[in-house]
Amino acid sequence: MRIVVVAGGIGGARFLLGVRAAAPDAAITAVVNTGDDATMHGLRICPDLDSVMYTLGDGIDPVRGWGRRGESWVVKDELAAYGAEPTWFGLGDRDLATHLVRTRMLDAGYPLSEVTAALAQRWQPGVELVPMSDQRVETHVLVDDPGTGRRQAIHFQEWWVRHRAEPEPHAFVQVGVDVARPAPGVVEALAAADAVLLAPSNPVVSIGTVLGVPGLREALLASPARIVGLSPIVGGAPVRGMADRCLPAIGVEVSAEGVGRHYGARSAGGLLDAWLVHEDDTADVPGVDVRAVPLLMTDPAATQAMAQAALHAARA
Ligand code: FO1
Repeated sequence: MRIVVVAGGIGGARFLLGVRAAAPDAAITAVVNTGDDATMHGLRICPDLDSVMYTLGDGIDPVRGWGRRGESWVVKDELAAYGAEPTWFGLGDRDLATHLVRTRMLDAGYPLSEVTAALAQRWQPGVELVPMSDQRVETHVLVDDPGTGRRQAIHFQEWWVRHRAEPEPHAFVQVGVDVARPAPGVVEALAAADAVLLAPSNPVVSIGTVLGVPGLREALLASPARIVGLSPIVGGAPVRGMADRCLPAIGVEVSAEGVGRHYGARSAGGLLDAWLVHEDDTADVPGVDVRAVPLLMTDPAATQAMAQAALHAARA
């Protein structure tokens, strides 16, 4: 069985653990958002790829959901001692090794997809880890400058980490997306898929960014597989992260129904054949097979059950 999962970072990584457990013999391709990527202290950082790689490779810090378990922060403190900005972005000592290896390979001319495959050799995630694109796409957020009130674009990481998503986001802009293309293997994986799952990741800055890569949405819709999405909104709020801060910026209600309608029915030009919402939620999404199942990834068994429900909906 061949499964393609479109995913963002922390939630997507946890969901992939469940898919891997639910389908141990399947060939799973994770198409991961790279819009959160940033260059800091001269190093290229790929938060969502790293969260997936560390989570599936059992190197993740389980509480943070990003960075390495058993981390130390000596270099971070030394950088701060020099006043080297950004001091607001936490780069752990172990995590730095990943960024150093990635940056060196990128500088040597290797595309991000090959760099990702090389890093994954160490971590053995058990899925094929593919960036959405080898071209750089960076999400920037349009906010009002607190001083001047003028509208300005800041990098997603600055909005999310430095400012804790507090400034009202007026829009999200994927810088570079117009000249980006799906990474090698993405279109092929979608064409060969038996199931395509949209992980319960941020519909705007994660799933939305991936589907905004020219040609990717078309490849997804051309897939012979059923497309099954899982709601990241449970009971009117995101389980984690800042989807509730992002959805209003694109005029989408913060609800399982709102996101389901935003993705839309495949039969009506949208994405979904099926939409999984949490057992206590309801969602009327015309033309879509809506199923209410437990969607809280409270432990591996719950996550596996959720993935099994998604695969079951993909086989319907
Ligand atoms: N998130 C934070 O809230 N604070 C940080 O200092 C931070 C550092 C960081 C370093 C490497 C990395 O891969 C991720 C990091 N994140 C941090 C998480 C990151 O901002 C988010 O995981 C994604 O960008 C959104 O899913």
